[in-house]
Amino acid sequence: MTLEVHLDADDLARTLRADVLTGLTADPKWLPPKWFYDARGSELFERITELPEYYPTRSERQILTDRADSIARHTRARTLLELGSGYSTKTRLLLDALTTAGTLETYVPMDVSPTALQAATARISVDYPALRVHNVVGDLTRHLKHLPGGGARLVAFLGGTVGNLVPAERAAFLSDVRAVLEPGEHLLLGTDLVKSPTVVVPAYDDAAGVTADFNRNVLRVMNNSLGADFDPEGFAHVALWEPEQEWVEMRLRARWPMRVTIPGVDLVVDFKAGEEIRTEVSAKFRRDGVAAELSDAGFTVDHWWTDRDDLFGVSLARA
Ligand code: AVJ
Repeated sequence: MTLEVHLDADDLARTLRADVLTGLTADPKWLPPKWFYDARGSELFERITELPEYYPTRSERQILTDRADSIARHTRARTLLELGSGYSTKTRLLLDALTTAGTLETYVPMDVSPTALQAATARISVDYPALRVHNVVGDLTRHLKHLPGGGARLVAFLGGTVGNLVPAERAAFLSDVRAVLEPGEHLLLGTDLVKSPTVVVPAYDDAAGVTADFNRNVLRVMNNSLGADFDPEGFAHVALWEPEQEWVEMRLRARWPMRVTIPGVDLVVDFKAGEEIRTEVSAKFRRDGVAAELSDAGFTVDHWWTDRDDLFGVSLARA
């Protein structure tokens, strides 16, 4: 097992500082969602995937269970590159199918969270002794060009994480993925689908409060890494559906007026009661929209699959 680090602690600290400075001095305030995922945040996300309200993981797993063999036969991939791999739980379905097909040699998971990555791939190395596992700690919007090549690669970007990018970022990202691939290589893309807000919103505002805790984790990350003095309990978790953009937004709403000091960026931030920080957008897609975005990025869509309840879609596209 090998490890390649494009985001070391210094790098992470530097990008966090830049994002916090930009986002918390903006009006309205915002923070990029990647800062949820320290060790605790990655673990909280794993708990989210097991919540009764959080359908995306189960729906996508059902699709992959049904289609993994088709994916393996269609791509005959020698290398599986997984972006935002986290704990790699659904990946095993692809690893099994590609191993059965007899083509797979190398698994390259890339994630911003070194802890999730190490924990996941230590176990994968044990369970797939013939597989070369090459871990990449990196940011999927900045370090794609470091992914090893080439020929017979399958890039998997699952979970609907592409929805955390706003449309302009998404277009740039998909073009970047296309640019690192050679003609005939593949992208497997998971996208959560547009559906009733009565189903979507509870998935981001669960009864047990795990998502609320996950959302507030970004405040703890700033406390730990930048010496900030956020009181996480001073912020209410908000999840709302934006019908215009067809995305869910998560926000943190100040329950009372607050002054927060963030020594790591030399910043004092004032919150009025009710003022919000936007911490995540999670876009939901329609089949035609996904196809158009993939085609604009230079991909040809070979397959589109959904689960039995049409909650989630998986595209298999060819460069
Ligand atoms: C990991 C990005 C797919 O957007 O649904 C879960 C993250 N945020 N609950 C998503 C998340 C709130 C999740 N992704």
